Amino acid sequence: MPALEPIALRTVASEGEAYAHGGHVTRFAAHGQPILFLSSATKFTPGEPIRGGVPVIFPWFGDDPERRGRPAHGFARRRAWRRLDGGTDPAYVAFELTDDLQTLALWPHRFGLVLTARLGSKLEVSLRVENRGREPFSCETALHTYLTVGDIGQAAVEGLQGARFTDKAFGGDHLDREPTVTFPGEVDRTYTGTTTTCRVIDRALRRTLTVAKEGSHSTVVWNPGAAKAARFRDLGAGEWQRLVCVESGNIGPDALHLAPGASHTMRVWVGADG
Ligand code: TA6
Repeated sequence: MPALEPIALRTVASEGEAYAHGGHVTRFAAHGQPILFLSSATKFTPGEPIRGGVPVIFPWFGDDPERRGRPAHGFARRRAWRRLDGGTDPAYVAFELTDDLQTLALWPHRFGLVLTARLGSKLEVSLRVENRGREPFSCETALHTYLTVGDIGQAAVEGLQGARFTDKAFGGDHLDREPTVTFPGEVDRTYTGTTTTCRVIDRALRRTLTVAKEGSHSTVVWNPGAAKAARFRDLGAGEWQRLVCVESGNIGPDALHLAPGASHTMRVWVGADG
């Protein structure tokens, strides 16, 4: 099956979509209401990431840590993964990515990734990382979840009060003393040492979304704001107002350190409250 052929997922109350390209869940809606956000202008191009859904970030988060011009957020979301499941369960899909000559040239470690997605009242996504080499390695991972909100200006994220974060938009490391994160403009915060469930208060659509997780100690909250959004050719006009990223990962001080043969699994559950 071509990596850029959509895989439809369904249950009685929810529907979704995924691609072997990037091991990428692109859509999830419950009771007809979209939970994930997918850009109307996203590319579906070999070697390029899809804008929206749940991008898989590996083996580094953000810009190339070695400043060698390697792709931001690593290479996993740009690669064609292998479909693992047999397609017999309409609510479940699984993909695998392993090292090859191209990845080894970018990152000299043998690895195995398995991404699974299961539809139910919520979307459950897991990411397993295995060290298949003979040397230990460290890596950063994230499920870069894009959520739909009715209006970012009326949205807020709960669950991060008391956690420390690095502010990528305005600089510095801070302790978050506020009960919620709001979005007066660009917000780009990497929280570390946090395992809490986050709740997205979507006032415009009169709903609350939740992002629960296990095996993850970092949470990133991101909205580009108007000015930065204008630079994204793969984001529809004005769509920045209808998305918020609440990303679950292991970043910076929470990076994974895997001995040969060791593995680590992160799991997230995304959905609407009630
Ligand atoms: O998760 C937040 C972030 O790191 C932002 O700084 C912004 O770069 C965003 O990810 C999207 O990155 P991308 O490479 O998908 O355009």
